[in-house]
Amino acid sequence: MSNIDQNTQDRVKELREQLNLHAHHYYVLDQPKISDQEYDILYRELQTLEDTYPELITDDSPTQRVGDQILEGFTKVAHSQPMYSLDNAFNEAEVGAFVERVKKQLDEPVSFLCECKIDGLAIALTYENGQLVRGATRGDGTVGEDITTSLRTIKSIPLRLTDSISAEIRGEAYMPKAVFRELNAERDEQGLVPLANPRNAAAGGLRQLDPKEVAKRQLSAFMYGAVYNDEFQPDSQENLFETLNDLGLRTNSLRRLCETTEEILSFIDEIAELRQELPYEIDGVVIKVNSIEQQDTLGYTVRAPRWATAYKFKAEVATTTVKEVEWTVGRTGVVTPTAIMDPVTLAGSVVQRATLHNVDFIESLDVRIGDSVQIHKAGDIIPEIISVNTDQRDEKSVPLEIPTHCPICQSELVRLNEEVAIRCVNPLCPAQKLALISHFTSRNAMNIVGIGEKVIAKLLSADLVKDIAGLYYLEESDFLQLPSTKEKSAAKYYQAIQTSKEQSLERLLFGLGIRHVGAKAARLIAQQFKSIQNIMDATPEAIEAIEGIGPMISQSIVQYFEDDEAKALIGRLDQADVNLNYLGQSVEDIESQDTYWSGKTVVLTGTMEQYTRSEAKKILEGKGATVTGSVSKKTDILVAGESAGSKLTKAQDLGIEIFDEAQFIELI
Ligand code: 1X8
Repeated sequence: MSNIDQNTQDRVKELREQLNLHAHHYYVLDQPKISDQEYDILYRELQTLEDTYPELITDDSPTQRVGDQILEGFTKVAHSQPMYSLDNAFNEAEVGAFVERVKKQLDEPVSFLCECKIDGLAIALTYENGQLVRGATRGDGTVGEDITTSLRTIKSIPLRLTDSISAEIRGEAYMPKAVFRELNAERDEQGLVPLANPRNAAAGGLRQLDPKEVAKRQLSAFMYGAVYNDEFQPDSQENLFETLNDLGLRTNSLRRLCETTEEILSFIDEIAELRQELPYEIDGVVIKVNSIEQQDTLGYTVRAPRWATAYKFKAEVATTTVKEVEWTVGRTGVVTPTAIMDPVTLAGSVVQRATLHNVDFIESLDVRIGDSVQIHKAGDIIPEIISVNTDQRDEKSVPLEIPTHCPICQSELVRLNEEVAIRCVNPLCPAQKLALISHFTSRNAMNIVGIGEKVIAKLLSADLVKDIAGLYYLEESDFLQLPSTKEKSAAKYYQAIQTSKEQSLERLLFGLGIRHVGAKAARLIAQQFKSIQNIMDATPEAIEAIEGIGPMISQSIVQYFEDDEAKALIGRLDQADVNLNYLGQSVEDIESQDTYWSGKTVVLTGTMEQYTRSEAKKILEGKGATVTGSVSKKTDILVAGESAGSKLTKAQDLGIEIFDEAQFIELI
């Protein structure tokens, strides 16, 4: 190392310190101090220096989270102390009984720290002299699996503590709800089996042998425990949390010190209220004796500590009846079934549609029209049928008919090997075309405001457009040919299309609807290659060289552009003066959807399927918006659910931006 210039060595050290500090603010404290772009610039500088001077790379460098090595399997590790499970309290009386038992055994004043029970996977992190040296699963509590390479990809887990102590820290790894939702939507679209809930998705993620695959699952973690030693000796749960935070570890801030059963129960009620809105899943509240000395006095049974219990939330389940099954054709031709049911309230919102995912799912449930079914929200998010009350079934009922032909174009459906999906492979299928063009015009793609599914369907049936590029060849007068379209709308549509010509490359690339290429991948690729021509000329290796882009994406892109039709499409976009270069502007607004609402005045009206008005209000307020009751000139946005009335009319008159439920959900 001595032959490397001291300035360079210092700069590398400084960059690492800055990056670690900013990662701490972003991932642990949830309070970023710099923008993603500023972070990227520092990160790239470090990466370049490390590429030039590999001797300077250290194991705890922020560039070293995702390893290259693919594991052959996981080795077993014995825990230095057992990882216990928790006894459960299923109702209020059982919480009271726990409190009384503890008080009786201790015979002195006791306080309890109540914390959220995270629905993830218990993990143990071993730090030696401040460095993360090992991460393990709980396993059977005595022996777990070494998943160090997987856990290193989790950005909220520091590779180095702020103090060079040695300790084993315990907590929970989980998948954020938003990631789960996105992942399953993608899986449905790709004909893959959906993941049952965020916990399974996290567990499956951590057991991927390729760290790149683990990193894609965007897992996170909260720490809540430790194996104590001479260097790590908190005297209470509260003090434990302070110490964990001081060490740079992420903890959940929803916790409260309680003295009585009543206080504990009211904390549980408050958390139950909040539960739907939390960005991660919880399945209960953990109640622990606060004093470590008292914990030691109480000790353990063979299974669980006597000083803690877990209050488990009741699973929210509702019963309803299946009315019909709708089969819709997605942009890649996958035909997906949805059960339409009698409306029923479930976990705070009215539900009447549940995804049936695919044919295998339907067959294993054997759900039929007219069946009484039990539904829940998978991962508390997506309504799903969990069981069928077959004893109440009409004797004459028959299994669901699986379509053999596309519901739209009638061409024969195919089931590709290994896939659970059935697909319409007719490239001319109008349903696919409709889905693709709608995707192209959607908010995160070209954001052609006003041109949604309805207008596109009219354009397609009037034969005015045949593909994406066709939009840019429309004249204002063409819109006047569409049913119930007046001059004012025609002008608006035309203008929206013209405006979209200036969008940056990543939006166009995402809008093309290339399989596996989501908004984020499109941005990374556009940033790297700068023009569509460069992307079309790129080799799979060059595309994969981008961090975060794997072989599935790179091959999909190369394959897409090998097709003459795709080349012709780009040619037609070019001829219509659509920008095909990266402008580096819209990156922020793709990423900063969370801050989209901050400072805005929003009015809610009508009924939404997935949220009650008070839920929606809380969510928006959490994002910095002010929610008011009536529409005025000061209103920035109206969110209009079904059967919105006079507020909608007024907002339209005032020219206020209006979102429907789907747009609202997309933006939150
Ligand atoms: C499991 C969990 C605990 C906590 C949160 N989530 C869990 N899944 C906590 O203590 N805050 S403790 C625990 C266990 O001891 N098995």
